[in-house]
Amino acid sequence: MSYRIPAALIAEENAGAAPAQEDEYAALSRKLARRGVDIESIVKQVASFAVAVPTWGVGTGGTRFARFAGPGEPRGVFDKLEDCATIQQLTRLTPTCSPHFPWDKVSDYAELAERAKALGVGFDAVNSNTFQDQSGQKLSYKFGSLTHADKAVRSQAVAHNRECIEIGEKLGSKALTVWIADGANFAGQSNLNRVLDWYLESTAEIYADLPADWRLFLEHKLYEPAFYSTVISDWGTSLMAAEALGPKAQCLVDLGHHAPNVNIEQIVSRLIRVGRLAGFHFNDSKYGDDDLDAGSIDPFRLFLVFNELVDAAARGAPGFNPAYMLDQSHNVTDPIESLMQSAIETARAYAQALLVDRAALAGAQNASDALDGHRWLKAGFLTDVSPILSEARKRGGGALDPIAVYRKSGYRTRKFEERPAVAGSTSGIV
Ligand code: LRH
Ligand code: MN
Repeated sequence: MSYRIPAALIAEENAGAAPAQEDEYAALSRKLARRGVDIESIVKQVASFAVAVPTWGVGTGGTRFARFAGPGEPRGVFDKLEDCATIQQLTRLTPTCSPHFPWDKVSDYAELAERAKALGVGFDAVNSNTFQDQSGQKLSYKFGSLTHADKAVRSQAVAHNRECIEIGEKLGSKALTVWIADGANFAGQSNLNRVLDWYLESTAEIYADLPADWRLFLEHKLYEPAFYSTVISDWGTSLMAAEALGPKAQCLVDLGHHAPNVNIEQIVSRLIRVGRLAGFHFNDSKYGDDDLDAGSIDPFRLFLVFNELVDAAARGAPGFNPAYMLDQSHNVTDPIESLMQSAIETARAYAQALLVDRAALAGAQNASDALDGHRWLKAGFLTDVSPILSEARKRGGGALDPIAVYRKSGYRTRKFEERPAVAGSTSGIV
């Protein structure tokens, strides 16, 4: 039997941390009551908050320069599911994971679905991969996939995406995320207009295959691995494609896929306005698509994104049903610890956004009182909501201090013993 963290250890650790939690919770409860906010209503909303874990994120990540594998690396999707379940067990924020194919390919998807169910995790959007060549693959994606000049390559890429939908149906997913690396490194290498024609032609074939209750998530990215032009480089192009394809196509916002200092929360607001916000790949970055831990570089930006999401929910924005997922690369930390911390930081931004007094904010905005508007918004961000996050975790059966319990459990060491090291890639993101 592979090691699972015993519930008794969580209960024991929670008991030790309970007095401090009760004290801090009571203090915050009084503070919020003075603002006319019932802390219980916030805990309830946080308790139903969920963000999916990327299966490719539980293994150590890397860059083109190197990947330094850690101990107890997952050997395949079954190990990855175990680690995803451990993140859910301790944080109660991650009931689903987002798989990637063919990285998570198995021969028996019913067995995989069964194992996931037994571990208490489900499947969110599936991700296709036409940005790498697989061994035995007939045609290369070196010069593109859904937008390759050769129709045969485009058809091969369409077929792969259709296969991902079939797999997703077996796993209970309801969406396909399509990110393509297609682009050019030289001006003149491709016709900037024709490649979008091919993209729309190819994705229309994929769209036609979507089950009635599925969505197609189009993921834009400014650059990398293409460094002159990227076919789906920004939200505008992604929205053009979604509107051309049909109502089930929406735009997925990976926070790291924009030029530095782009106002992402405004992009989010625009996509919500037209009912085309698919959801997110949360992470953080300072320069490029750094895939750092969510909230680790610019937590205020993450808060501003959630402020738009809470505002949209509050006004009942039509078609508002965003999927929340993490998409990170853990090059120097234990991926499980980083993913737990990142899930908590996204829940933190959500809770802080829930604490914004929207009536007072609107009042200041309508009065063109710039500073007051900023202060009413910032008041949410400046509230330490840790006791609310901990309370929601505890009530959900999780750990008051997930990382402390994880370290105390020796889970990583146990997995090191259980999982003989596999020869992984020595560079690259996975
Ligand atoms: C592309 C991306 C995409 C995934 C990949 C692992 O940068 O964000 O979402 O397919 O990372
Ligand atoms: Mn992504």
